[in-house]
Formats: sequence, structure tokens, C-alpha cells
Amino acid sequence: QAIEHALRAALQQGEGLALHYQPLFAASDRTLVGAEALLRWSHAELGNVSPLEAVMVAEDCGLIVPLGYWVMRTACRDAAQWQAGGPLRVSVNISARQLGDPQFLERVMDILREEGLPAHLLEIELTETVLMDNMEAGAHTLHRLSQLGIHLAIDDFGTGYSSLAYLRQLPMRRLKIDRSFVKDLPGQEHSRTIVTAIVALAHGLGLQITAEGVETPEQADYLVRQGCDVLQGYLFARPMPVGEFQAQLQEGT
Ligand code: G
Ligand code: G
Ligand code: MN
Ligand code: NA
Repeated sequence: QAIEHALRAALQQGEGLALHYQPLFAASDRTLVGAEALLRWSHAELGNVSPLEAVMVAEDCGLIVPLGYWVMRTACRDAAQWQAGGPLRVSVNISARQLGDPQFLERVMDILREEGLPAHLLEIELTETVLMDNMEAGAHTLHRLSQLGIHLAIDDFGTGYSSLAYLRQLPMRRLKIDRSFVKDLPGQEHSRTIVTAIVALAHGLGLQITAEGVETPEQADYLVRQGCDVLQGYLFARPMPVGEFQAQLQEGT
């Protein structure tokens, strides 16, 4: 109750909500190719509320749609500022209810136009669960989003309730290998087997692969040798406030 009230107030006043950005690097030459937007919420009494909890509360009390659009607009607005040194894509996580919103497509296109971000510089990350919960209605929306140039990625791959059918049926461009499979690389044989299989599956279907949760040089080397396309993890950079991300961009150019 208190947390619902606080979230409502935060959305109305735009206070306490922020996005942090975690850089994404090309496996081939380690150049910066984009950043994932991650929600942060800090409240005077509640302290820092984890994004998982904030999203769960928002789903329960009907605030996920406005919260999701706040995230989408803020990420697109920020990313529109990053383009001076070459194209950088921003990745935005969405939840099941958001994809189920009949206005979703229209609202996203409005946001891109109003914020001046080309569609191909937005990537939407969906978990397997989000896809399964929206198979019927969601498929149409996803095809339209893809036709309009937005990139679609499957997040946390391998951890959800997955049917491989959607990989074939939906216009996904990218698969993100969940960090639980990266954690024990390269030592653990089961993790190696799973990663090798996921990479073969994804590349066979024409999808690019991002490896998440890369924390050691040995993990990075292994993932690059396996053919992963993009690397994300604390080894390279942690999620950081937008100002810090932009400062690093300026240093780099
Ligand atoms: O940033 P952190 O590792 O604490 O994120 C924890 C989880 O919260 C991740 O699974 C991430 O996908 C999810 N998350 C972060 N930001 C958002 C958001 O804006 N929308 C949704 N739906 N999930 C988010
Ligand atoms: O579920 P999703 O992939 O959207 O979650 C991204 C989350 O993973 C972010 O909250 C981010 O803080 C976290 N994360 C990013 N890189 C690493 C890493 O190298 N190790 C760990 N343990 N978590 C990471
Ligand atoms: Mn994600
Ligand atoms: Na993930």
C-alpha cells in the first residue's frame, strides 16, 4: 500500500526514478555498441527499491503501463543525445502487461518521433515469460515493431518457460544468454555445453547473441571463441547514471 502510493507519487512528480545504463561491447573489437537501460528507484523512506520489486508492484497496482512509458521515453530521450560519435543502440526491458497494452505500438512510435530517435536504435528486451504470456496478441505487435525497424531481443534466455517455437515464429534479432550460464564458465562442463548449444541454435536461426554477466577475462575469451557477438558485464562496465555514461562517451570521442 505504502509502496503503491509512493510509486504513484514518483511517477506524477518524476521524482526518485532514474535510469542507469550498462554499456554493451562488440565481441570482435570491444567497441561500444550500445547500452541497456535499467530502472532505479530511490525513495526517502523506502530506500532503494529494486527494479524487480518496483516492476512487480507496478504490475499489481496497474502502474506498469505509465512506468513503462516513463522508462521508454527517458531511454529514447537519453539515447538521442548519444549519437554524435556514431550510432549507439539503447536496450529497454519491458514486462508482460506492457506488451499486452493495445496502445503499445502507437505509443512507442510516438515516443521515437517526439524524442528524435531512429527506430533501429531502439532494442526491446523481452523475457521468455513475457513472450509466452502474450503469444497471441503479442505476436502481431512484435511483427509490427520489427517491420518498423525496432530490434527485438529475448532476455535471460534459458531461464524461463521456453518453447523454441517462438524463436522461429517471432521476428527476434537477438538472444541474450542469461548470466547464470556464464557464471561458471569456462571451468564447468555443463555450462560450456549449454552455451555452445545456445550459440549454435541462435546463429542457426540468424540471431545475434549477447552474453550477460561477464565478470572475468576467461569468461570473455571463452564467449568470444564460441562466437558471441556482444558482451555485457561487470568486467567491462557496471550500470551507471546517465551523466557518467555520457561523460565516458565524450572522453571516448
Ligand atoms: O539492474 P538490475 O540487475 O538490478 O535489474 C534487475 C532486474 O530488473 C533485471 O532482470 C532487469 O531486467 C529488470 N529491470 C530493470 N529495469 C527494468 C525496466 O525498466 N523494466 C522492466 N520490465 N524490468 C526492468
Ligand atoms: O535481467 P536483465 O538481463 O535485464 O538484468 C540485467 C541485470 O544484470 C542488471 O540489473 C545488472 O545490474 C546485472 N548485471 C549486469 N552485469 C552483471 C555482471 O557482470 N554480474 C552480475 N552478477 N550482474 C550483472
Ligand atoms: Mn535485460
Ligand atoms: Na538478462
